[in-house]
Amino acid sequence: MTTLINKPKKFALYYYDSCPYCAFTRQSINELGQAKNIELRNIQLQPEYRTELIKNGGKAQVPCLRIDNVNGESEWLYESDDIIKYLQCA
Ligand SMILES: N[C@@H](CCC(=O)N[C@@H](CS)C(=O)NCC(=O)O)C(=O)O
Repeated sequence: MTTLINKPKKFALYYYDSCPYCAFTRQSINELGQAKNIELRNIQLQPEYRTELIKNGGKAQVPCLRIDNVNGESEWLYESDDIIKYLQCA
């Protein structure tokens, strides 16, 4: 049984427009009806997003899904396939 403590607090997708993996991930997010739940963070338009992606996620690769849990911890999920699989179950 899912409890409130296991539910993500919020999601943010780090991406940029010319990245094909990002485009595919965003298309899948739309098809899953998850777009309203995921803040988009363009790392080329806002360099501070790139800085926090590298600092906290560990590398500049996009797409990356940031998952902020209710306990205050964040997870940084790389790889478009893994992001889409995760969101299919979220
Ligand atoms: N296997 C990855 C590939 C992602 C990828 O290659 N992203 C490129 C942009 S299209 C990138 O961020 N390159 C910069 C880097 O890896 O630091 C995925 O499916 O998400």
